[in-house]
Amino acid sequence: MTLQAQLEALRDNTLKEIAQVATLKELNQIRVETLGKKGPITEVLRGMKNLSPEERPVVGGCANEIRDLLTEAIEARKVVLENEALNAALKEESLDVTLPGKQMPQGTRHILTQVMEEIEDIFLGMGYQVVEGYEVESDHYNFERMNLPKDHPARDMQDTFYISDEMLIRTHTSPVQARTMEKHDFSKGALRMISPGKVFRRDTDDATHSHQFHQIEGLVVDKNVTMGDLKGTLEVMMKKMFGEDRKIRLRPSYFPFTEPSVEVDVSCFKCGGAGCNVCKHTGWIEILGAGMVHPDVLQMSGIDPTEYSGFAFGLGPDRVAMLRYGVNDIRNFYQNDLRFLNQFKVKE
Ligand code: FA5
Repeated sequence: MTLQAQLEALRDNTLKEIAQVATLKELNQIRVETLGKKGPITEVLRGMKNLSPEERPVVGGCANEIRDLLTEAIEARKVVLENEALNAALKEESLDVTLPGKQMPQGTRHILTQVMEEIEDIFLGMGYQVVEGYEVESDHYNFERMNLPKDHPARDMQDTFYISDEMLIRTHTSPVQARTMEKHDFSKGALRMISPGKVFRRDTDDATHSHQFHQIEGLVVDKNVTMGDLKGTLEVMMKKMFGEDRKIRLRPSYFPFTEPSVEVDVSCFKCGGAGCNVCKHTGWIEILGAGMVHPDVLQMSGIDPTEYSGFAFGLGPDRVAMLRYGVNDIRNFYQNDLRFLNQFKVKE
């Protein structure tokens, strides 16, 4: 048989095989066997140098023609087989859209986040800006700039975890006061800010104390700010949070960074003031510390205390949430028990 006849026989057989093949894998096998580097057509083309000059163009033309024809036939069959495979898969994977859906458990913002956002909204409405502070803070801002020099006895009330001699996890949000004051440009108006965030202390956990809790710092500095402004501002916030009928009291207190200083208590939600285990039999739950910004604190932040005055407060939103929702143990907020947390779903 001449080479040409052999090639034509190969063409006819291969075309038959292509037409019969049922899978893409088998089709690929045919492609490799006939058109591949070790296939008969490549072999013929490689052996051209051994042919006579008259035979070469005839055999070469025939081999090229058959290679192109088979390549096309394989491609065409491939499209058909791919479509068949897709249709089979679609048929197999078809969905019954009438089946009832699966309920996906949906989360909600943590109750403490919700309470903090609500307090932020109250203050935004009064023209305050919301400022973020650092959870890892320097001794300088956390204590010294708050008038608590090294070895000041009031540091004992706020012991915490030290990362180095100079860095610690902050014990209150008050360092944000110093950071904001030193940057404020009074030619653009008064400074009014709140700063919510996490704080950490070496406190023994009980019903109203946690070693990690939240605070919302508040600060107003301007000309002629008075204690009356502080009291009025706190009253607006308390009434919005707790309603008109809950009692509030201001007690004289001491903070090195305010003078005078007060502590603000709200009547106990559980006993209404009669005394119980939640309020430690006092009838009151302390929710914030406040006062007039100490002149030394203003001075350290580059503000002239003879010209400017200010008030500041540090509120505990964990305690606010307890009072609002009658939660009798602060630790519930941190245990991630969904039976507890799911009671406070946000109504979007
Ligand atoms: C302070 O931290 C002051 N920096 C607050 C302040 C700011 C005073 C500005 C004056 C001017 P105190 O340690 O009292 O103060 O904490 C403030 C509030 O945080 C408390 O009233 C209470 O609501 C909350 N708090 C304090 N310790 C805990 C704790 N261990 N667990 C939960 N809440 C706490």
